[in-house]
Amino acid sequence: MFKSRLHMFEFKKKEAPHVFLSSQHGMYTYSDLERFTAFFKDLVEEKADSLKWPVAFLSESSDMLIFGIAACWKLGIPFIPINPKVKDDELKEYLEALKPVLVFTDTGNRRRLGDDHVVKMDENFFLNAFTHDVRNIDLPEPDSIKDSQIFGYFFTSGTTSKPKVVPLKRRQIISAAEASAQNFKPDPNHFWLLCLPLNHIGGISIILRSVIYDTAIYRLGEFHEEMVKEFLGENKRFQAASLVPTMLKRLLDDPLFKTHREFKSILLGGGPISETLLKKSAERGIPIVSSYGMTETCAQIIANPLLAPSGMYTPLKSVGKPFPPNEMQIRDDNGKVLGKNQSGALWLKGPQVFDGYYDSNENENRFDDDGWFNTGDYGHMNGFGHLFIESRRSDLIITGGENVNPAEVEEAMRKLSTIDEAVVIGLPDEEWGQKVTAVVTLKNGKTPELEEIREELKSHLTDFKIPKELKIVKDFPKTGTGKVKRWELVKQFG
Ligand code: S0N
Ligand code: AMP
Ligand code: MG
Ligand code: MG
Repeated sequence: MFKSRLHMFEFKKKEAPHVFLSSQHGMYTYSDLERFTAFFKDLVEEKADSLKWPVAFLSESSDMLIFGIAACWKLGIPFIPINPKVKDDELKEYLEALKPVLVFTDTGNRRRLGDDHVVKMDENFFLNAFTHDVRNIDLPEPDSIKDSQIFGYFFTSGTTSKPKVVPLKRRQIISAAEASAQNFKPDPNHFWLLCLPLNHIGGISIILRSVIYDTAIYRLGEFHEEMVKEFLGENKRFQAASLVPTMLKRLLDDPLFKTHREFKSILLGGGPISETLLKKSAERGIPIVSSYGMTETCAQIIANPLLAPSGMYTPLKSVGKPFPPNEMQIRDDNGKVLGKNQSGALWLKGPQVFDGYYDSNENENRFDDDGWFNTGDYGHMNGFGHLFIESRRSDLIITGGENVNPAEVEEAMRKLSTIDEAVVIGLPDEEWGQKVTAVVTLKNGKTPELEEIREELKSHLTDFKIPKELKIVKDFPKTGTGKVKRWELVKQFG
């Protein structure tokens, strides 16, 4: 099905040699990727004696990291992307949870790993890859890799104590790529800007979609506003970019920022999207595809059309409709399917939806007997079937597209000498969507400085989890059973 549909898009004639990846460090073609893949296969076979069990990547964004991920896809080697920002304890947890056969790492992160099963991706590694003798290596035919195979394991924070592992299958990402291509009609002669980190599905799916469709990526190691503004505003080779709302907000803060006339669209996702951002973009003629997606659905699964044909107006605040044949339902707490304009839990089913968490205990109450998945998000549909996301049911905080589990931050804060109790909430914030805020009671009356606390937390928590604000209270509002009324704190301070 995938192959035949692929031909529905009339791609422009490819330039030869066709570009795979470009960055501030160089420009690489798909022939370079073939060569690298052959080298990578040799290397993994030599060091790991199995291509079946996952390898991990612990590295800052780099061209090599992109090559590594793309090679894994081409070879059918499952991979685990790890956020290099995580602290050592969390890293250890991740490695112990999945026991990768090899860890590919960069020079900066090398010292964090033991001596076994580590491959350093430094300049030599890249040089070796491109001077490696690849004459006797056979790359697997794409058809020989089973679609039912897992291509990657992703860590995602929820409100349970440990991050959950989301295994995603090849057929799920292929289906997601196909849906995205139906909407964006990617053009091999133009770049998709990649400035998202490479541990989440949002960034990684740019790579996989490109490899599946032979399209080109431009990698920007970190979100550099000035460069992004220049690329999207003036450089006609850029046709699309995936951004989280915080990034778009930073671009729009410059009143002169606009996208060039041939630019297709910004794919916006990863967290709640404010109406202000969408209005500002519309006023300036900046095309936005707002989307809803999660790791568990291989990125965007519900999105607005790239260019809504006239007469098919979608309200600004709506994230659109699911990519067919994926389906959605809004249900009440008893699982009853609700009608239009009724708020409830968002359930999804379809080829993009994952088959369940690695730890099967996590699947309890998340899937029904017919395979529908409860996303944990809350919203309603209008009469046309356009979805509006309202909130998340759990206490999970989403800040700048990163998930923060309040319980984890609270635990770290309770260990501080000045803090007695801590309750961590997300307050509405123009830049971050939600700002991680700690509401605390004090131990011995000594009032701590926010900066002091942030400094202390730095060695225990990943940077985006560290509270940006501190509110001191005498006690917390509680329910009859003694649970803190978080929503009341949000109302009080928000
Ligand atoms: C927004 C980013 C770029 C901000 O990082 P940056 O620029 O490094 O921050 P600074 O301004 O330099 O630092 C300010 C201080 O704040 C800390 N900080 C950094 N990040 C955050 C954050 N997110 N929240 C709160 N604080 C943060 C810094 O450490 C610094 O602290 P101090 O002052 O103490 O030094 C960056 O956060 C970023 O890259 N975010 C994106 C993360 C992401 O990729 N999210 C998506 C996850 N979801 C998915 O993948 C599923 C959805 C999806 O697939 C998708 C998503 C988007 C677009 C398309 C799709 C798709 O469907 O394809
Ligand atoms: P992640 O857990 O990192 O995969 O992020 C997925 C979560 O981000 C979803 O479960 C939602 O809570 C949130 N999210 C993604 N897109 C949107 C959106 N358009 N509006 C509101 N929340 C969103
Ligand atoms: Mg965690
Ligand atoms: Mg920065």
